[in-house]
Amino acid sequence: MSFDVQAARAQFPILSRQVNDQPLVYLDSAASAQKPRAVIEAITAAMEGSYANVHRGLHTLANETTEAYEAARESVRRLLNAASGQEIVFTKGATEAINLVAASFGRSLNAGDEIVLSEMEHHANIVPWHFLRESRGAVLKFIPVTDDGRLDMDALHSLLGPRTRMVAVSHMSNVLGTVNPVAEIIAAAHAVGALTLIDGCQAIVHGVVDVQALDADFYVFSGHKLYGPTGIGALYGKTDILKSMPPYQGGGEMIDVVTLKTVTYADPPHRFEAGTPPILEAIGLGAAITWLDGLDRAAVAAHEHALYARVKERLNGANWLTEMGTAPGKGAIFAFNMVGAHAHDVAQVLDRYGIAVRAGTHCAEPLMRRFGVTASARASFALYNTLEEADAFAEALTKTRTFFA
Ligand code: 7TS
Repeated sequence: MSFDVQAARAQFPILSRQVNDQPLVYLDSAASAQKPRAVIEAITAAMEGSYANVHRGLHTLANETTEAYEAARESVRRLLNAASGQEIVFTKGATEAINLVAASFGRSLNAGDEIVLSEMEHHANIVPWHFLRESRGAVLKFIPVTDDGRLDMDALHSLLGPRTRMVAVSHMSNVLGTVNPVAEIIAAAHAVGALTLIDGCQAIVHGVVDVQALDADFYVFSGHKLYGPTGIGALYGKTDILKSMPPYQGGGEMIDVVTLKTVTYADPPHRFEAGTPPILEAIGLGAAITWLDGLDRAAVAAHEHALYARVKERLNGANWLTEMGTAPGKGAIFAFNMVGAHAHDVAQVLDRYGIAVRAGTHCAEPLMRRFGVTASARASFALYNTLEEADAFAEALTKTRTFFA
């Protein structure tokens, strides 16, 4: 198979719109990706054709909706190559998945237990662990980042020890684009008896993930970056570990028996899915995964790399730009600062040319501090971007420079 970007692009209705009288060039997919017709239509079809609450009824619509919801869980299982659907918990997104693990697993922590994170984490993979520092006296340690945006693996080994209980790192940085050696990190964590959580928000979009091959204990991602809807994501957890964890939230569907004096809990994954879940969103995510299954993911990854390489080639020698993150093998994310201009101003000028990029801290303040900046602008590429768009971005950036030079 190969990848036909125009055919894929045609599946995304929003991409034909104009912004400021220019064709939209959407380079903010790391924040949230646009949605293909398959996703839009799956959600509409559910609402028009078969919709009810899940797991509760004995009537036809309830059963059909339950089947569709559980089929989406099976799609996520397949996407991650998890051993069983029991290992897939639907959450609101990666943020909720990490909060779930921190809150539930975190109850077993004692003062002085150590959690190893990295300097390149999104706040979603920092703040829930700070809660455990505050509430349980956990000690947070951070793997340093090198100047080119890699994790300092020697430092990791010196941070691990008998008190390490959890190592939680991103698979791919949302700012630097670095793809971290997570298999090696997981093996090192296991060697000291620690569990691992991998934040796959960006990696799941750009490559194939196999949680069994990685031997990850937890793996999380958000549906909306994977061409699915907002409000849905997943937590993968190994069966035995999920079974050993107390519930995160209480309510309907997560119980076994409730009396006025006692309560017992359902097995995973339902133990962790209190209340009516995001049913339509799960169905939409299932549709996104099925749609992606129809593409040659290796060819898609090669296309995305070519977009990044094209931007680099076009901006070659531009001494008025500094890129954050130049690690070998990095993904298609280009975070940068323009000399003499604030990233917010750069993003606003690019918008005049119809080009959507993000600017700010990218919810990674410790990383900004590490690189001595308060913000950066970021162009992030998705499968629907074209080489012409990469050229348009580089050209608009060159014009933007004249505003500030
Ligand atoms: N982890 C990583 C690596 C991310 O990139 C993000 C979102 C999250 C966690 C949180 O995901 P959520 O869906 O639960 O919010 N990243 C970004 C971004 O780069 N710009 O906006 C959101």
